[in-house]
Amino acid sequence: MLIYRGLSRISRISKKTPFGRRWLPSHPLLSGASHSAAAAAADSSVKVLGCREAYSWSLPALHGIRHQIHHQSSSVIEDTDSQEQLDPFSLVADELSILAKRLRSMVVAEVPKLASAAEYFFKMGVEGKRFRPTVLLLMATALNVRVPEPLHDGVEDALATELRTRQQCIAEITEMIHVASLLHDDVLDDADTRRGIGSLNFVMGNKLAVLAGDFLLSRACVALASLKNTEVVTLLATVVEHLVTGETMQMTTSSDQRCSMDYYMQKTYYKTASLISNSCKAIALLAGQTAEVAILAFDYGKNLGLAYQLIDDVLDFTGTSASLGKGSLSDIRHGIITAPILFAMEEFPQLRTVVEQGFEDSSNVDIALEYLGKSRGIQKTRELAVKHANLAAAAIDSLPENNDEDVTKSRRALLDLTHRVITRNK
Ligand code: GRG
Repeated sequence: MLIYRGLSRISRISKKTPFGRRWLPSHPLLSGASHSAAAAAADSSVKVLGCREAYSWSLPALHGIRHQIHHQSSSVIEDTDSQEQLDPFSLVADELSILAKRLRSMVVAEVPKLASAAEYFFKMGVEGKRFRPTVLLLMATALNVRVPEPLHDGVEDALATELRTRQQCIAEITEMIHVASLLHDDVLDDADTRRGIGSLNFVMGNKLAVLAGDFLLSRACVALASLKNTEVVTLLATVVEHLVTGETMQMTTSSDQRCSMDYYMQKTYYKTASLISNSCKAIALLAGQTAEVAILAFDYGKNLGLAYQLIDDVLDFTGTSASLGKGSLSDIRHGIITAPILFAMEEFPQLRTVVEQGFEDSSNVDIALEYLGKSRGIQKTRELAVKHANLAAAAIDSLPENNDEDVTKSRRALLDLTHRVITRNK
């Protein structure tokens, strides 16, 4: 018996798994202290503070047939003849739009100025790529669990709905933490645009932008507390610590740290990958998954996040084209040294002198670009991104075998995202 809806036919997915063929983890709502939760879940009057309503989460129709992941130098190729091609975003589109509405209702504030500041990036059209909630909703389905018989169908449905609601809550919390960090980041960077519109600090001033970020964080905390799962609370609280640590690492570097690839990767994990990796792990824990599966979910998020940021750092130099100087050059102009320059410096150690002088003088930006152009810095950064994308794909491939159609589709969509992350140009 499956704990979620929509099982219709079995489809093929071939996986190497260290966990054997059959996979029946215990469900958190079925064991120990959660006995009463199972009963409560069957009661439709159950409400969860912060993340109250269950969504309708039927999957939209899928289209296309071929899906291939080919990650340049080292490659993960899915033999997917006769498999449907998936757009990961359309697979969860319905759920994403309900999530967007929920987010709008969760960030309503008492004071009008704070209300308009807090809702600023949750308004329709400025919601960003919604990359994180997409990953988390797909991960939720990819890790769906089978529950042992015997359970009455009604109880099974209620448990499934309750679990999905809690996982959706993680997606909401993650997005609120993400937007809070963007608001604070824009204040620190004195940014004037974000998501194609004026940044909140630019439009309403630094003070309101900082307060709006704090407000979003506090709403995220309330929602997190409503889940009553201390391990999950610890994971997401640690993420906030990591965001702050990463940001501080970036703005307080010694010369050696600025030129260190290890330091850069650690900072990148804190600033970008920690949120998605820990949230993926939270999705697994809420599903009652084993520690091994939770680690695979974490590894997927971590490596996807690292690949995402490495490509972001390439795009800062190249923009949508492959030519240098076509990006916004925002990092280097702010004196932030990223992977392309670090790799270029390995080939041209004299670039270090330029880096040490800083980039307030724009001619130093030109000199650095010249070295970068002569080097394999962009290519090596892409290769590193590919390596992490492949590690993310390997984590999905190592999940315990599951032949359910929806699980299979979601896993393929997660694999597809590893491809999209390294081929994206925006
Ligand atoms: C208040 C939680 C909190 C943190 C304060 C400022 C700060 C400490 C951390 C900054 C973290 C930060 C902004 C990291 C960059 C992460 C990143 C890759 C942002 C861009 O994400 P996209 O491309 O953006 O997914 P959209 O707009 O699509 O959502």
